[in-house]
Amino acid sequence: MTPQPTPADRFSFGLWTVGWTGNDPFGAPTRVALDPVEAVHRLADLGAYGITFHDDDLIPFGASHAERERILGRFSAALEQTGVQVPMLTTNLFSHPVFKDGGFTSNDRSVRRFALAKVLRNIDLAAELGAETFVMWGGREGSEYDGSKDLNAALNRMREGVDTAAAYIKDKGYGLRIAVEPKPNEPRGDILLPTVGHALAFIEQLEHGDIVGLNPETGHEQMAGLNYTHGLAQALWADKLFHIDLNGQRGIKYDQDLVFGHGDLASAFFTVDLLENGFPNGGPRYTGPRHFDFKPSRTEDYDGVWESARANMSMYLLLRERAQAFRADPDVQSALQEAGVFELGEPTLAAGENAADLLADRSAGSGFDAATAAQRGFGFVKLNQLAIDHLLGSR
Ligand code: GLT
Ligand code: MN
Ligand code: MN
Repeated sequence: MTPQPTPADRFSFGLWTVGWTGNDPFGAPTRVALDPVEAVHRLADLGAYGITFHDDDLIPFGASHAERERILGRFSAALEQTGVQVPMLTTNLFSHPVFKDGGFTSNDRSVRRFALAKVLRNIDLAAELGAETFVMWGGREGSEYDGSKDLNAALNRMREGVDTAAAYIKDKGYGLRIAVEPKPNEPRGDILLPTVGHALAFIEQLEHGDIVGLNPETGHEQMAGLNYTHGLAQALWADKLFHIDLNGQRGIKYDQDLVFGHGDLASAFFTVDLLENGFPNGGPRYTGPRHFDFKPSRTEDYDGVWESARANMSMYLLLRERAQAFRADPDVQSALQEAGVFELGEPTLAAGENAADLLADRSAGSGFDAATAAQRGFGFVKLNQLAIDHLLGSR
């Protein structure tokens, strides 16, 4: 039986996900526009707890004040009726042609000023709606031609933009944190802050980096050939995993935004294992929403859209069950033991021991029997097969 999601599972969806009408660089939309109010009701019926959006997903770019108020009024009423939350908000600095060379890092200063002001206004809306996370995905912040961008200046402008937004949040006393979303390329040939690692290093250079963290997306790391679960792990280790975008991707190609688990399923299993069970030796845990950033394939009608939304949540819940059974299995626990997974949790130096003590320890030097130690088999393959047995439901 497929488990049923409830708001306690904290599943959330971008309005731009179920609302994507299927237009791509090669073809026109295959679905009519979705009313955001309907999206709220449908997601609530499916058992989701949250909806997230870009300013322009809800309020069309350039809408009048009266239009904005009317739209927000209808949308808030739907939230109230359904109990659906808005845990995250983000700003569209990529669709309008004015952002063709970026928002925070456009070579055109007047565009940068417009982009930053757009973000600040949207921060006010995020706070008003009770969001806790403000995502910044810099899809247009990049270049196609290396000579067209002074990268040192671009990183300075990126820092200026994020720091100004973070300082604004602090000044206003909002309970918001910023989450930077890395992506290697698309729509730009190369995007600034292409991976989790680049973004973590960037945050270190900020003045207000204490309220800036990450929103890693499954497919974006995998587009760069990287391991998403490792990315989440390092963000957690750095205490910077503020939000997540779950979806599916099949290898190094364009950004597919498939249903979670419809790309690399074995990797999705270990992502859920980390999110739900934590590190084997304990450590920091992710406590935020399980947010899906997928695109219902353009082959689907609206029944297919809602089936796809449901599929993300079912997939997560199925993997959660499997991951829990995996950790609870005594054979897995002894395989973890044999593999040295718990041994890695022990500090290499003894309590109070320093480098000089280590050098004086013969057993770590000339007395170390490297030949014998080299013969140890770790049993990683057996452990991995146990994981696959659980994933396939055969244990
Ligand atoms: C866009 C992008 C996503 C980001 C969204 C936030 S917008 O659809 O492909 O990965 O999360 O700006
Ligand atoms: Mn995303
Ligand atoms: Mn994506």
